[in-house]
Amino acid sequence: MEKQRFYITTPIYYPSANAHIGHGLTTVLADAMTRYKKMQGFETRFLTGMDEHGQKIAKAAAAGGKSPQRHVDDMAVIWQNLWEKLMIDNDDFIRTTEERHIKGVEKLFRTIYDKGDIYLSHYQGWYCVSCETYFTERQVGEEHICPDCGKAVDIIEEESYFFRMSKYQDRLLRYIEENPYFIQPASRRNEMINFVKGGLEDLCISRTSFDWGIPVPINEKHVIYVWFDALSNYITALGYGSDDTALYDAFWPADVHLMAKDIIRFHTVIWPIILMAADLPLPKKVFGHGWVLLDSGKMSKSKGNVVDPQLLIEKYGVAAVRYFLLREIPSGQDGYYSEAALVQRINIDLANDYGNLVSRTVAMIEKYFDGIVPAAGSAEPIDRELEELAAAVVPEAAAYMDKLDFANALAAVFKLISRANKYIDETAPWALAKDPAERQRLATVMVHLLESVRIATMLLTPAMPNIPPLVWAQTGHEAAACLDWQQLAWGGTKAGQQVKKGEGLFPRIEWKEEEAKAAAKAEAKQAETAAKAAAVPAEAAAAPALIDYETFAHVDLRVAEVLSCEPIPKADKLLKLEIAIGEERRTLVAGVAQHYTPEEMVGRKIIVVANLKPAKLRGVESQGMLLAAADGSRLEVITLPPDVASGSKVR
Ligand code: ME8
Repeated sequence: MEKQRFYITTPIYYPSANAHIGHGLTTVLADAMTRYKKMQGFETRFLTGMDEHGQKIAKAAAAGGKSPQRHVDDMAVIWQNLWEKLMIDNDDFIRTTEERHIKGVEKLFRTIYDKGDIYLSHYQGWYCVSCETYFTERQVGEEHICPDCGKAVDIIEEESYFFRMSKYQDRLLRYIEENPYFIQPASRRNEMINFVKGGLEDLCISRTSFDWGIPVPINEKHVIYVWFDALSNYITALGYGSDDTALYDAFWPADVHLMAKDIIRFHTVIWPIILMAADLPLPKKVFGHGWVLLDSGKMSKSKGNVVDPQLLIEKYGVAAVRYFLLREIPSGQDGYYSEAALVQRINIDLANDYGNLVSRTVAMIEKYFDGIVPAAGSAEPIDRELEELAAAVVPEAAAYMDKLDFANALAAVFKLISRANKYIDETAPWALAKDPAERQRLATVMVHLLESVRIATMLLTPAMPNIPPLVWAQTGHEAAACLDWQQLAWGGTKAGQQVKKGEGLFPRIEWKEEEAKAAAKAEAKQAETAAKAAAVPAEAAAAPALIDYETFAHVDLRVAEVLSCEPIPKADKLLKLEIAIGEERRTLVAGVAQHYTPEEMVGRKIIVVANLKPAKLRGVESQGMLLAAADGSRLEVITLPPDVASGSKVR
């Protein structure tokens, strides 16, 4: 039977010298997904690459005193090295300066031009070179600032080819509405529906004021707009526009275009319309994940806070870095990176839970059975419970991975790992070993443990592909018997197989421990302060000191509206709120998560202390504090009727 196919892409990255863990997240996620699909028996194809044309790159090359081609060639080596170190097993690496790509883009342009959907006109308006994006007067505002990156925009005025996007507005809207899984997660989908409903203008798709791009096939004075050029990579890499379209025929439409939310708009508006205009099928899914953020905000070169994945790999190993990115950043949402959090994941999840399970299991089989796996006897309820959990965790992890939610998929795997560790404590093999009559029971326990190790390790393969070979070398499992999803069925551990203790898989990071502890303590303290801040302090209620009116008047109390609200990862008491105080937007952290869901907070009119000094809680700056009444364990956020105007003073 022919295999089902799976085609996944990352964005093609700009050739900057600042590849960071944010880029790493997209590529590791795509790689893990590909490995998972392979285990499931799919014929997979995974594409990444570089976006090498456009004004921004021409400028960067000139600034470095290089030709643009030389500049992008040098950068391509850097990026490819990085992906190799991150164990990215892509099938192809497309570079938009390659002949195969240029041919494909020319064909796409011509096809749409011949159809009448590209016309020559004149463009006058705003352009952000950094984002390579056109903006309207309204979008750049009076300050002429890019609404996406905040940099100053240029005014440009030139002859241009335009793409008749407006013609496809209704068709696109219908497509998005009829295909609920086309744009994921759902929040991104709603944003895009609103965006398209707001109206689409024809898009300027050529430039004449520089030449670092693909010449318009019918007019060499123009180069093709870099986003039209870049988006086409997903099909030119499959041979679209060449004589050999075997890959295109096999793999298009793509199953997933993966990226961060910043470029969802290009992929769910411009790209589908290009495909519609060229009568080509649309990708099945466009998935926009969140940002990897730092306590100091978004990574940026100007802030000097870019985290280089290569340094982390050298320090902590590739498995830990990949695991961290996949486990720590919640699917589709923003997440935080800190070295303390990484070390914690290594020490707790990888060293303590998983690594220990492997080493304890192997050590016990060596000790009690001379390293030869015994035959299991009949299972007792506690054994069956472990078997059943393993059987449940496999489809649970798969269901999450299918949704590109590795954070929850890995959490599911660790349920099995934790259960297996607890099973050791409950079955107490060291006690069984003392009693010759319990020999068979001891054998059954060992086999259950080793089989749990096998299943957990297989499930961790997409995240940490270098780990299974190290484990099999210790557990004696045949690598070939631990590759496919079907082999996850209970029973792959065989009597007679030989175990052999090896080095610990994940040594604890001792020297960092103090630092990690200090960070955790500081965070816990911050959380506590936040929780207290949200409630009326009990001691204040008990013995309030008298203050005069003037002192009270220093407190600026205002009515605010909660615009959006979300949990803060790993802070079970805190919610992050975006609020409006009149025209002003602010972020607030409130210790109300144990009393309110984010949904219950949205839309409320609340009272905030507007002139409280900002404080950082779990890496989020809280610009104020909300008022709530604490009645024993009950907490009520003071909420005003909806018609009280936001920004009103509370006296
Ligand atoms: O936009 N967190 O390229 P680019 C998570 N060339 N992901 C991040 C991130 C962060 N902090 N920072 C970057 C371009 N990314 C275009 C794409 S595609 C036809 C053309 C990731 O080098 C994320 O995947 O600026 C984001 O979409 C991508 O890098 C942007 O990379």
